[in-house]
Amino acid sequence: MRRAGITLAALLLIGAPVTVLAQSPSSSEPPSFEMAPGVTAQGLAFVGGSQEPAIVRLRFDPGASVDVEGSSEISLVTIDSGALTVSTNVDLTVYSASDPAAAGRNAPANTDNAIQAGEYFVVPPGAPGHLSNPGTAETVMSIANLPGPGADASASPGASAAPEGSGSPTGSAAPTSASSPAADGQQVAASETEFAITLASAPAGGPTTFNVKNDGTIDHEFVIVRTDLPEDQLPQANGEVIEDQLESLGEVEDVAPGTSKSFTVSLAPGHYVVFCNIPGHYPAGMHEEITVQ
Ligand SMILES: [Cu+2]
Repeated sequence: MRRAGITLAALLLIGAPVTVLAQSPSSSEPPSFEMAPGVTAQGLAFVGGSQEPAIVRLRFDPGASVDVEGSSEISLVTIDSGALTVSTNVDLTVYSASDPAAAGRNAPANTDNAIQAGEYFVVPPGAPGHLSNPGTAETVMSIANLPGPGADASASPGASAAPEGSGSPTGSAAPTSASSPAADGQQVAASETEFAITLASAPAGGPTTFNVKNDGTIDHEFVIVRTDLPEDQLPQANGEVIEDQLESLGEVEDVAPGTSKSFTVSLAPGHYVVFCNIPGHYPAGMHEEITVQ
């Protein structure tokens, strides 16, 4: 798929497996994820129908740390409480909300920089970082992601700002078919959860309709590529499979929890891999292979 931007926020930029910590009983409250031991993240705002949050809040237990890979977006990082140690590969300018008249101070590249509550800074696209909580109290930080240069403008205009997942779990997921539904081909049910894909039957080849059901608690997608690579060794960057380097046959995106989408492809004999390409989901295990004889 053509994803406009990988959000630093999307947390999922980390290559590490992500596990769902909790799902709020309120369906309007996005679930929290554990990015690393002692570091949790929660999407606070979604725009443009994107399944990647525009604003993310991270919470660090004392001593906890996490590595994040570079994002294609510009990130405004604010320390809400506690303190944070930040190291990245570019110089940062740190501003203070409590002293708006003051000039920003420089936080040099490749150095552990202490950032305090009330301070904020901007991270340019592509800058990876190491974030840690040096203190003895929880650190809370918020990240707002803005499209970086070259971002796909179609990702955001005109959309409602309703958080995904807060809508009705039924009905609204119209099939986005890559080809016309084949009444006569094989129907293959696929279940997606955090973070696995399970196929109910093995495709035999020919016209094949994948009925993709999201049995999880967050959005997923379902992509099928033809490749000889093992299912867990597709080319990756920033927690995503680099689809441009693969032969993609089709996909469905934005499959909300509790909903289904379907699409039909024609499968010639060969080896295929299906996966979810929301950042972090593939490396966390959302892939399955198909061999058509
Ligand atoms: Cu997924």
